[in-house]
Amino acid sequence: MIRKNLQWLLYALIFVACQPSAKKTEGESKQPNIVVIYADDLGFGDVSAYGVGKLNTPNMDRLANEGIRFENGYATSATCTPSRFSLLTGQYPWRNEGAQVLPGDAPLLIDPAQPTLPKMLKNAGYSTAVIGKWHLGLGSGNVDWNKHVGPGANDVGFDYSYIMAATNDRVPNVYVENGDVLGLDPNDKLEVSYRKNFVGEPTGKENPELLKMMYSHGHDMSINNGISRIGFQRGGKAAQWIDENMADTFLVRAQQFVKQQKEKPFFLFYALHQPHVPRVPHSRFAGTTGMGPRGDVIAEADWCIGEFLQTLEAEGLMENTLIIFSSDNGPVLDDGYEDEAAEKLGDHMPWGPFRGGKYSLYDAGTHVPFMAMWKGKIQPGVSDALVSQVDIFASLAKLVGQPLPENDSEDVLDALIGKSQKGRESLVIEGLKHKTAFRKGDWVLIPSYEGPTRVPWGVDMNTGFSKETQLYNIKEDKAQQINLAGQMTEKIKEMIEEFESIRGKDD
Ligand code: NG6
Ligand code: CA
Repeated sequence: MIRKNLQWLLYALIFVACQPSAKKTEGESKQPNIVVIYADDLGFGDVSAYGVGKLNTPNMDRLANEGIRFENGYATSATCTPSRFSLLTGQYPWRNEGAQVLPGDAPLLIDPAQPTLPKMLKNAGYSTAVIGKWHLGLGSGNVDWNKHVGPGANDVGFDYSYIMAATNDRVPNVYVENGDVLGLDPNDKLEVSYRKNFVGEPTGKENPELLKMMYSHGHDMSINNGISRIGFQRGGKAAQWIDENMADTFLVRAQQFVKQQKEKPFFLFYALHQPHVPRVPHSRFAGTTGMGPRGDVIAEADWCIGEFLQTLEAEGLMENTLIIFSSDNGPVLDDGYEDEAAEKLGDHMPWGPFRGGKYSLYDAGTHVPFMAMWKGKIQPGVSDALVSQVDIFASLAKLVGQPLPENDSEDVLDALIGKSQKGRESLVIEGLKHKTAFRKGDWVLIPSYEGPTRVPWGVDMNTGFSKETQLYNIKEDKAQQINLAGQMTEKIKEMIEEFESIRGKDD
């Protein structure tokens, strides 16, 4: 009898010993929480930690100063959808023809069979969420917004999703939680069209008297909250968002998600909507920067980050959470509304020392703020390592002990956590229409491209396209003013060869 009891005791001891310890001390844990905070159209120079602009962003600066501030951090593309596609799949966007700025009724861009960053983290035991801007399509065409909308974020690896379908300037202007439009009145069905208006519905073009912010180009279709958008919508009034409250809405959900995660490590993709147009800050921030709505929504985004960090602190999670902060593409001033972004800019330089901005193959299109903070694990510092958002997938796979993806994503974990100054050797950069440039070391090659040199829809922004081949030394000539292509034919030949081996022959 005693022997049998002892045997049971032994089994029980072995069982307990084999269980993962319920409460690891923070230093020991192999599975830190991971948060990617992703701004929309925020420029390198918009973050005061980079020391080139005039805005004050104390909370973004905290991430930079208490973590690693990357001087050579890149989005994969100069627009939103392609960059987000890469971040989540580890694939360059030009590998997927459809990875271009999507309308709000576009089908899901990521194949649910494809490996993704959130799926990989789920395999590692993480609980995953996306809160904020999506812009990667939902459903499989002809979406009925009054029914469950799928496939969507929850089918590509997110356990929880609270998103806007596309952008804050595109219909539908509603929040979608786990595939369901929130707050819909069943008696007021929501209809969406990108082809034609619904009979009798006002538009910005025909009813400018209803607008509180005038459009400058495009954005003259359906009106919600006194702002006309891209695309047409009818009904669903109770569900339509109020732009001024959007920052608080996403923040509260992000905080709630974090607070609920007691059991598993979590991955949160907190996709801020600022400073994308329409720029409509909460009244708490309106007028606070003297730079008009663009400055004010950046102040608002900065505050959101501060509040979010405080929640991590209050929950005792700071030491066990890796936070990566970046932006989906470079900055733009007039992106379709008269919001005085250019007029009130003063000496501020959203693009930092670089040339171009959003939409551009020049550096500021993709050379964005990039930083990683992990209290107690990452020694604060500045890094020159070349890193791209496409590398986050492989680097995090390495961190959590999952197989590395076999795609464009490179494991730069050591650079990300400040153990090494070595990032990737080279990088393909995408501008408009899947046109690409190639950075290798300090050199940037922009092959010759036909096409408009200015962004065609009225934004005074350089596309970077030129009939001439362009070659710049980005370290010596950050503003890409001195084209060395004529002098450095050997360098060009070498770079084109390598570029084409990755990219194929560009059209
Ligand atoms: C452009 C819009 C611009 C913005 C952009 C997408 C016009 C004239 N311009 O087509 O306002 O919405 O698409 O921005 O409609 S992104 O950051 O989501 O890529
Ligand atoms: Ca963007």
